[in-house]
Amino acid sequence: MREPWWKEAVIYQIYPKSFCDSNGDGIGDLQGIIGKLDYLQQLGVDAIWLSPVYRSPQDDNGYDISDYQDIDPIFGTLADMDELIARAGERGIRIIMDLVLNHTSDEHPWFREAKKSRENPYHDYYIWRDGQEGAYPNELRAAFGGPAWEWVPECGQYYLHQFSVKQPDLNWENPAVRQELYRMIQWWVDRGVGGFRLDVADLLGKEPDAMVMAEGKMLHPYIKEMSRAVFQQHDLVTVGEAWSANTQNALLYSNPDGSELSMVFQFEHMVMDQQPGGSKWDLAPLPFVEFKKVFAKWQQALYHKGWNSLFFENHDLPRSVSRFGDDGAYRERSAKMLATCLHGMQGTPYIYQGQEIGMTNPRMEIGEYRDIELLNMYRERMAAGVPKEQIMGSIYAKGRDNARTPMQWSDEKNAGFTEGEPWISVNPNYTSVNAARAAADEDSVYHYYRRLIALRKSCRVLIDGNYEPLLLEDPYVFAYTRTSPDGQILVACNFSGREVPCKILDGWEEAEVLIHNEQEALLPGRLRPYEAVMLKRCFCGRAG
Ligand code: TEU
Ligand code: CA
Repeated sequence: MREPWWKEAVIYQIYPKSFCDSNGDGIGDLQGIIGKLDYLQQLGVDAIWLSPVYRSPQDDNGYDISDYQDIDPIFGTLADMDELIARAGERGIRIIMDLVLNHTSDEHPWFREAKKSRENPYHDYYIWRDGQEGAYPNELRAAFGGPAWEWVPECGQYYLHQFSVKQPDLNWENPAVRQELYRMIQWWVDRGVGGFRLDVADLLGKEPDAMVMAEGKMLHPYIKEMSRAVFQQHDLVTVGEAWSANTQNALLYSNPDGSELSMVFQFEHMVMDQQPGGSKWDLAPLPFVEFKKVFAKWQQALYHKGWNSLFFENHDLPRSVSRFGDDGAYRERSAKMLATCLHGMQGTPYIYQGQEIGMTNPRMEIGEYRDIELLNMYRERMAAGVPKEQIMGSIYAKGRDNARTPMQWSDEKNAGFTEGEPWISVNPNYTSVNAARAAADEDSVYHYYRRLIALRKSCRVLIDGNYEPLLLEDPYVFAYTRTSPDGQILVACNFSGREVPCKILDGWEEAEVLIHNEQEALLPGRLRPYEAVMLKRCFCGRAG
């Protein structure tokens, strides 16, 4: 049987609001994306995951949907969406839609009806609990601050919202809700989309009375039902976002029998540089050895039993070069090092817009930030008396707007993102960090990514080779091999700004250099600051 296409694919994530503005209103849009398809084709990506473009009041930048079957006017029209699917398709690029199935906007017609009365036919589309105003059903907190319950006087009940008050949770226990959602998904498949990213997939089976939100008892049965109803009927890629994923439940989500999804976004490696028991805002240095062990664990646990997604960035996370590399003197070299480290592993790599040119975290004034999560945290911590410098330090390191500043296309006004006033400030380093400059420089991060993506197409062992970690206890070097019957790859990456010993390179002197982020030849048994290399040796001609 042929392996599914998405095992060899590289997926590019677009955050539409910040990608490219075609009409000067300061907000990225679908025509802006269409205008950049050549750029993405040259990069070599197989699919685009689009963060939500559905009709939405934009309380959480589109993750609050008021109509699943229409495009928000700030992004364009359904005709633009059809055009994007067609134009991308001509270039062999599939479009992956973001499915937000855990909640809708409070402005969705279902919720407008639901809150009118307990007898309303849509009431049971959401999750309600009796109570008295001021006496919450339980202690559940919302991810964006405050209680997870909101009082509605019209029906004298609370509704559940795990995110903002404008994002009421859908009641998945109601079969009518599930059927409506499956019909909607099928409608998008019929329009030609190539797959779906499922927002907070692990929360769909929530049991709010038991305070169990992720991995509820009905979660996997629901995902299986949805998969049978739509996904399995078509050749799609599906990826679930699951902050609670571990190497056990990932075997369910990404079971090769296709009963659930293609793969899952797990975040174990993304929550290590924070204080134990704290939140992401409570900063701690990255425990590098543990970090490597987490990757080794995932790579080994899912081998032949599931499928990994590989990512260092997305629209909720800071820029990886600022977080795990060096966004100063070694910006380009460390961006390439991180790319080498990730793209050598088994799984489907995801590139977040701007990562391919090594975009960095900005440092802005509080008034320039836009993200609801970040602003709510700022208000809460200011009110609690936390020093402003400390709060700003958390924002610089972890705020979601780090990844949401406009894509840097050129050194022209507003980085070439818009002719108008951008909805969020442009990172001032756009004069040197931009796509035009990167495209013109064969030695850029962009061309390095292009070569890495091409390698994935030509080098089978990258797809199916077995992962073996090396130097697990080394405090600076991230190294591993991938081995298949016909060849072996060695990846060695220096995560530090100093030159370090790397003995494992001994014996690989004759190997083919697949990619190397440094012009000069490798030093024997040493790695320069942020140096990374991927070497290959062939087993051809060997006995057995
Ligand atoms: O994110 C899920 C989620 O749990 C986030 O709140 C995450 O914990 C946080 O951003 C990390 O700091 C998804 C989307 O990716 C995010 O953009 C949405 O805001 C959220 O769901 C609600 O739909
Ligand atoms: Ca626009």
